[in-house]
Amino acid sequence: MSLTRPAGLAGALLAVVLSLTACATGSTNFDAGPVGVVVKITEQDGTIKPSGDTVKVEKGQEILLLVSSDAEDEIHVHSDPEHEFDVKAEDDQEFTFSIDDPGTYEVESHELGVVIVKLQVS
Ligand SMILES: [Cu+2]
Repeated sequence: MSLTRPAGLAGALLAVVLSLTACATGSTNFDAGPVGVVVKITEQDGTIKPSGDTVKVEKGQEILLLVSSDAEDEIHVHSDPEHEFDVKAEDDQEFTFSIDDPGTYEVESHELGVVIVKLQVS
């Protein structure tokens, strides 16, 4: 994938997310940092997307949650140690972390009590 014309950051990141869907095990470059995985999350009117999808990640790989929300929330990553992120009612909030141990870990919306994605780390 190449971007041959100027595009906004959100557009570029969306394109990355779409390419990850097509090739879930691949690594992809994105503007914000080194090779990593971008998970785009949208919370609106009490509904959050994605909803339970599995995302494949390599051990130690940088994971970026790109969150747009119309409400305050907390996102929990149920890894060990846990990661907790305070979400504001804002667009394009960025939270980064990585997980070193193989396994499957839920990323949860604490306010809504639902699983956003499951990170499959190997
Ligand atoms: Cu939690």
